[in-house]
Amino acid sequence: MTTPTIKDISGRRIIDSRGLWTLEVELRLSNGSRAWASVPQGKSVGSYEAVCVDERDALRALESVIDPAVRGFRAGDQQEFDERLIALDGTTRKERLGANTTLALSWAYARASAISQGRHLWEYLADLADTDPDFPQLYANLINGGLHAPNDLDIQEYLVIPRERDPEKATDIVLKMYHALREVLVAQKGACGGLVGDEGGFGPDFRDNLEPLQFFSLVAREVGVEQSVSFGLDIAANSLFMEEDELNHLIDEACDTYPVNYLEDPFREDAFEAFAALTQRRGGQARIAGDDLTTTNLERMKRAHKERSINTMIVKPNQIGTVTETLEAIEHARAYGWQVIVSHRSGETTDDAIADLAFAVGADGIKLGAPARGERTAKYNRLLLLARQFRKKD
Ligand code: 2PG
Ligand code: MG
Repeated sequence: MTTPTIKDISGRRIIDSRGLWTLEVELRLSNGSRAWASVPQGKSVGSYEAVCVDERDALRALESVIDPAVRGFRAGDQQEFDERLIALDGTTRKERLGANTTLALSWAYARASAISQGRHLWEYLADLADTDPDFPQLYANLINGGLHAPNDLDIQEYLVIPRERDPEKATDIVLKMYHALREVLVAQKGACGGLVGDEGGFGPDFRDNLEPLQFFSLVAREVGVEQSVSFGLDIAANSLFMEEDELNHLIDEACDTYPVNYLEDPFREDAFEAFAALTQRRGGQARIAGDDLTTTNLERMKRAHKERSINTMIVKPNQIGTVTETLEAIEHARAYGWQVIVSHRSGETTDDAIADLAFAVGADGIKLGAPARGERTAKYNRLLLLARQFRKKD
């Protein structure tokens, strides 16, 4: 059987979950297989992330630079395909073509290749990465603050983390918490209690930055999942004007009062030392995760490893711009002994590739927002489907 090749690619503008234009790419192979992919965009964007270009520039780059260079390229050679995109771009941060352009294409190529081999995307990815698929823990962002909601919370994300890994059981716990939380928040804070922020979590005003955790505890008790969940915070400190002392104080209070065992971006993006001190102090019990600190970038990761800044890393494919580089970052994070959490962005599309990615590499976690709004539920539902596909295979 001859290997199919790329027949053509095309791009179009679509809108993301925040009503902003983003990019969708379709790729067709010579054997008729076709696949699409669209890319998310962040609001709390780290300075060291690869650059996303305006989607109109992305479309121009697709047509004039990329299409002529990849037509006729064989399917199924992800690494060489991505290396071609990286070479075509020629910059360290994808400034020329845009990480949004290269990533959309890289995912579309991965999907089309998987289809033409008669495999699921997760099977194709697990084969590429040489990993054992496993279900990640869900990191469900049920209360939104910071840049993600127009309320008075400084902290960006309040996460509920079921211990259970089975997607159906874990989702069930998240749903129970979500509905009970809505009821309590509406009862106590009025109609605003039920309104949601960028990632589908509730976003009313609170008394202070820790009150949401009090509600989590209350609700977890109420629905009987107290022993089945822990809590996490994405402080997203880069968007805050808080001193390190103040942040440390807030973290200590949160961890000493509530079952909080996950802390993402507790300090600003260049505070490697402050991260290291916290990892030293609390890393035995809590996952201290880099997001803006590490930006899925090997150079940043090397430094974080050298300085022992973290024990967990957020992986966002659009921080780096290709599937191959994302898998490489995951491999390095593992070699450093870090936990790996694959993450969505605040501005999402219904593309569910990150669910396949998290499962394929057996990630420790997946951060996917609240179980509400189509762009978030797409990822939950994909994991539920993967659970079925996987069970059937066994
Ligand atoms: C984060 C993300 C996703 P954004 O900070 O982890 O939750 O937010 O996409 O706005 O960077
Ligand atoms: Mg973050």
